[in-house]
Amino acid sequence: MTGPAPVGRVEQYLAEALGTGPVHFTLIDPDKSPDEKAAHIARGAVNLGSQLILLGGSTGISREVMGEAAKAVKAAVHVPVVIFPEGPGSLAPGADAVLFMSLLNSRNLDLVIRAHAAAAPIVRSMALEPIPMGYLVIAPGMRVGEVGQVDPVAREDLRSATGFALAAQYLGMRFVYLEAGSGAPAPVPAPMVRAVRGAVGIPVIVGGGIRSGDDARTLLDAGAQILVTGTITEEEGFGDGFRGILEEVRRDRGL
Ligand code: 1GP
Repeated sequence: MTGPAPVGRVEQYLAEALGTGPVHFTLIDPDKSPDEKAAHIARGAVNLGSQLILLGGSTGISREVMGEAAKAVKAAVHVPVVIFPEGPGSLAPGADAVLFMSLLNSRNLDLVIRAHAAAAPIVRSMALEPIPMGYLVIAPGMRVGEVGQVDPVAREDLRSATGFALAAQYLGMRFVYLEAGSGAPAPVPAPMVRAVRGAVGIPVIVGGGIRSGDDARTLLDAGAQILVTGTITEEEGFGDGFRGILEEVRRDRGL
């Protein structure tokens, strides 16, 4: 095959969804919420308007656990199920796609590109759709900042965030993810989201520490196109926080 990677079905689905407004992803950690529990979270989230299920965590999820979760979630919901991997070991068949992501500000070359060389043939053999993405960890970074051996971008360093995001775009990555870290005390700052959105043409994903409708509103107003939440559903289920976030996303979709 020559030329750039073809746009796959999940990416096509996202392009269509993003054409009509912002999008919400629900992140489920299959180690904390295995198979049927994952399916239960996915069902509830999709019923409230979440448009894609991410499966991942930063603690070494086995292929088996990931595969079981992917199967259970696929059977429960009609939206794409996408692996958010921490390495080749957590890839499993049964999902629709994988965020094929470079951890842009890691000091460990494995996480920037070398693990990808090991993962790529596995992705191909499992027929997972690779979604090329730049992953940028913003302070505090939490656990992914530690295990990812990251030099986190300081929260006020808009120039650095913008530079990384634009570099991701120029390298051909089709999404950029600004990550404050799962469970972060506050999401990525709005001025940073605004600066990155203003600089790049690829969709801007924002996650980490989003816990309320107010958080979501601030980020959406700053230009975030995709919001990712994980902790809130794992800790609080489908309470006011999660509902509030989805309400704000739906509002901007005119729903
Ligand atoms: C983590 O950005 C995601 O990768 C979600 O973060 O768990 O804080 O919602 P939370």
